[in-house]
Amino acid sequence: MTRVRIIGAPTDYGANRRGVDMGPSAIRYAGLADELAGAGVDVVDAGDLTVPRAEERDPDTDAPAEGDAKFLHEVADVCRRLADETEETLAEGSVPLALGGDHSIAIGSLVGAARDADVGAVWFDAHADLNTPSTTPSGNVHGMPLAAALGVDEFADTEWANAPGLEPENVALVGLRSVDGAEVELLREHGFTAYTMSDIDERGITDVTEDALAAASAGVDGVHVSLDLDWLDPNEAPGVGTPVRGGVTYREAHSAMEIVDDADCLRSMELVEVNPTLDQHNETAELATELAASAFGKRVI
Ligand code: HAR
Ligand code: MN
Ligand code: MN
Ligand code: MN
Repeated sequence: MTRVRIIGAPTDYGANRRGVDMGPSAIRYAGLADELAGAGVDVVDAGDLTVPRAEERDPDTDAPAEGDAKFLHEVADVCRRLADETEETLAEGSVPLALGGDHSIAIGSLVGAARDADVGAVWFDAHADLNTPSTTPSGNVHGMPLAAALGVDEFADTEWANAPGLEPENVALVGLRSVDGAEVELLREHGFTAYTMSDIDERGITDVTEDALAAASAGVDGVHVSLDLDWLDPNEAPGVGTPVRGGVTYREAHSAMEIVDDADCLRSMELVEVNPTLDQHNETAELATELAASAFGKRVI
């Protein structure tokens, strides 16, 4: 029986909007633990990491080199602790399921997952999250987690960010439709597998997701699945801070998560960017919950 350990990371230090820190509460309220149990999973909820209130902090930029990254100390503090919890969870034979919070928490998930193992990652997101403090258009670290975990540029010597066992060859991005210039360069140069929404239009979600998982899992110990809810079309997932039109549908999202389960390589996962203050009747948190259940084996019959 698959054992899952839920770890809440209620932080919005990596985002420009307050409210995404309430994601873990909203997702729990949507019934995550029961849904997973219904999928036949043995679930433990480890509660939330402690995150200091943003109102007490100064957003002044504080980057590892020159450049611009807001609340980088606070992001680092959360990610260090999430990395430790992730590593311990894997060591006891459970699958860590982190609840954001904004997408900066993925740095902690990936560092924890890839300290003592080689891992791949599938990034379900409208965005590439490959900016660095010198390329970011916003200063928000939630636009940087993949670059950070891969040790790109300023992140190369950042001990809390660089995930030793993760390489671009095993990173697959699915559903891209908002990518900045510097991110395009990185995607072209470093052997990533990247699928835009146009690829999904042309080839279908099934093929694309199967190929993404094959690339991510080749030659490694397992795959981290990062699910940013802005991957979905804003009509399906309105409760996110940076919605982008033209995302995947409800059925496509479920289909992709079922393929994740079928591929049998899932080692860790996170659900990020759910912002209940922008949501309608908690439907984005409910969607996150349902999609996690599909990824962990829930089927109709
Ligand atoms: N690429 C933009 C930036 O870096 C926007 C990032 C948007 N945030 C996310 N990431 N939700 O997936 O500022
Ligand atoms: Mn993201
Ligand atoms: Mn995104
Ligand atoms: Mn590496």
